[in-house]
Amino acid sequence: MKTREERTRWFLRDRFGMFIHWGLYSIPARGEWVRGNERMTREQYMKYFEEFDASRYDPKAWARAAKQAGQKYAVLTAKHHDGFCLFDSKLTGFKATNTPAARDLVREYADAFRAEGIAVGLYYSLLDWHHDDYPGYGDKAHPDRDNPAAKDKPIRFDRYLDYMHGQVKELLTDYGKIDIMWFDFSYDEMTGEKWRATELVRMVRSLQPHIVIDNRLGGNIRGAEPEEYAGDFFSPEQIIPPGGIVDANGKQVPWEACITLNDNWGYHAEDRNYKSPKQVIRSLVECVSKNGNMLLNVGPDAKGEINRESLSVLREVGEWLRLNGESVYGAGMSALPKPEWGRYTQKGNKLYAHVFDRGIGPIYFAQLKGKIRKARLLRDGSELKVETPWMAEEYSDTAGGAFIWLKGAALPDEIDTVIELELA
Ligand code: H79
Repeated sequence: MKTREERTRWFLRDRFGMFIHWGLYSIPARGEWVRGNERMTREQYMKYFEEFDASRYDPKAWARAAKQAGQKYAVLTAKHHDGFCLFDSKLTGFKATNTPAARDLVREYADAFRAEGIAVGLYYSLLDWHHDDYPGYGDKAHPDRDNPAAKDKPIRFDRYLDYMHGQVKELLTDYGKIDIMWFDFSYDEMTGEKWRATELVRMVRSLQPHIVIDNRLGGNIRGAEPEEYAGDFFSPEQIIPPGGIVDANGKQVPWEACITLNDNWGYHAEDRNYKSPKQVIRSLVECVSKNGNMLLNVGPDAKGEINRESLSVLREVGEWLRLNGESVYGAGMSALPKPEWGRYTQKGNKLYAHVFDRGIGPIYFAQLKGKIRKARLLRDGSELKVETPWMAEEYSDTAGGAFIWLKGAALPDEIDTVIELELA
């Protein structure tokens, strides 16, 4: 069997992915938790099932948008907490092929992204608010959590687990090579073997030996000896871990921050709080500077389109990556301390200086005196001079450092000017 290091090699090189939250909840357009948050009954929610038509679903357009944004892999919600399946499962009728859409949306997604050369991931919710054998009453999040009518319903959780395992098997058998399996999520006592996690992970790995799995089946991926089901990467949500992720042995743990573009995962018609391209680019660079990935979410609308606001951010991020991608793909943490003016990423003897905040005068590189063989502006390849400014030697704290002059008064790229340094 492959080791975690072998499995995650491509994943950590790729650095940037597209998360896609799409399902029945895109119709009410109040976020993907709408059924749980508003305690909707099954009947109330079924009206979305009866009208879901995906009439503008064009996964090739999604794949082109991801490609243009510089995203190298994608993860689509095959089933979210509401239990609705975008794929043609034989184990339920609650699926896209039984809606007016009448299409296997997962198959089309997998084919389209693969054709663009984008790695294919699937999100699968461990929670299920539709299945009769998933605990409802008294659960913390379930729409029926305080519904007296649900109180005495007998639950056979093992039947749910058979169903869940069966669906994962379908997804990993019928859709070709799947690169990432993204389970979501464990909480309280609903964790680890409660999901029959060892058995599940063994099945996943037997069907797709190369697959990368997140850490949300539970266990402790940062422990000295992680459980078999603890997964391949740590998955911080809506946060970039301040110091990266290290395990009990002091070893770097692969991680991926999943981040929304506005404040919701599923489409929300009134949420206009989109992150700027600058925020996205600098955050992606922050992740890479701490050895992490970023999975940036889009929530297509009820018809299946990624809206203009999202596409416009993706395009600008992609344009920056087109010129500066070498400092992101295959790059990682540098041993040098974080500089005052921005961040470092590194790949072998190539050090990438991400200048966010230039200040005035030359840019200072601590510890690098005599160690810079070449300095080039990454976006156009132009030479930058490494020279010591007049009187600089008189400041004792600059003794071990180097200076680089940027031409012109303004930064060539206000979001992140990248200087490529070849180190001796
Ligand atoms: O799919 C997206 C979200 O819908 C899902 N994960 C991302 C990728 C997610 N949403 N919230 N969470 C995961 C964490 C939820 C935590 C809480 Fe609760 C829900 C806190 C209180 C209610 C569940 C029930 C955990 C504690 C009690």
